[in-house]
Amino acid sequence: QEYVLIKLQVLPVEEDGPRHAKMAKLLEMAGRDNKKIYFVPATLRPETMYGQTNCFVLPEGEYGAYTVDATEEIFIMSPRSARGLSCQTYQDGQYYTKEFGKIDCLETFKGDELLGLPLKAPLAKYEKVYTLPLLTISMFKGTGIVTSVPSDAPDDYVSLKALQDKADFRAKYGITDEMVLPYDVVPIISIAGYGEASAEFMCKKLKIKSPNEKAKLTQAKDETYLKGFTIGIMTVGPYKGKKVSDVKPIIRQEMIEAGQACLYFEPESRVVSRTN
Ligand code: ZZB
Repeated sequence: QEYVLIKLQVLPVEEDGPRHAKMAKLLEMAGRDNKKIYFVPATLRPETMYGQTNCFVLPEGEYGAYTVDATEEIFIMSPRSARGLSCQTYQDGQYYTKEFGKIDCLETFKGDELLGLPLKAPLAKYEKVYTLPLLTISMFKGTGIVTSVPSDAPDDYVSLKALQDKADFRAKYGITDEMVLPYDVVPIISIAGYGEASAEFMCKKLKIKSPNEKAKLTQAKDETYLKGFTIGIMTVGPYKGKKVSDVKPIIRQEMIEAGQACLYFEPESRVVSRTN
């Protein structure tokens, strides 16, 4: 599986409390070296980055901050994906890390400590988006971080909606109103019969109320994914009016060349026996 890692830059922390103390320290250290820190969600849909409203992390997940020598940056991701990346080349046969397979972990974080952080997301309409909790993240897929596009990803739509509708859910994870309420769904792709925000359309059509309605969400995801790719038309950005299938590789390449994204390969997620 070839994923695109999107680089969402960590902005100065906005709280004094203990949960962001480690990140504040890391930002200070990185600043001295002129380095930026990025959350790096893995996606197969780089053309949807115009619709980002937030970034999701698993509150119970284990994450780390890793040196990426090839770009002189710091990536926040799961330890598993950091190991994977360290065995991959960035450009010209150069590995992401100084040496093949050698990872440099600068700090470790529990997901909770990564919630409520302000980020700058490339191509997004919103100047600043926040990290929010998502309980259905798998730490065995991608980087364990997910960028949220509620217009086109049904999981993201119901999860953001749950946070917007439920003050107690926000309170439990230290999420303030400002981190979720101003973030409306951004329509980015028009699909005949599904409107300009297909995930919102499908969630309403299937009456999906909670992120735990797995079967319905899978159905909604499969349908919007397929339709978006086959008959979707961009409604924003420089490729407005063009077919998703035509511009997806172009947007992907442009983001990579602009340093807003990079590639990450992952073997099929099933555990392969070491003896076969
Ligand atoms: C942005 C986006 C926009 C996504 C969209 C989907 C959609 P797949 O096909 O199963 O590999 N994702 C990535 N990592 C994780 C994780 N660890 N746990 C849970 N979800 C994860 O799924 C790849 C997609 O699943 C990724 O692409 C990411 O969400 C999410 F409009 O990124 B996507 C209809 C889907 N639309």
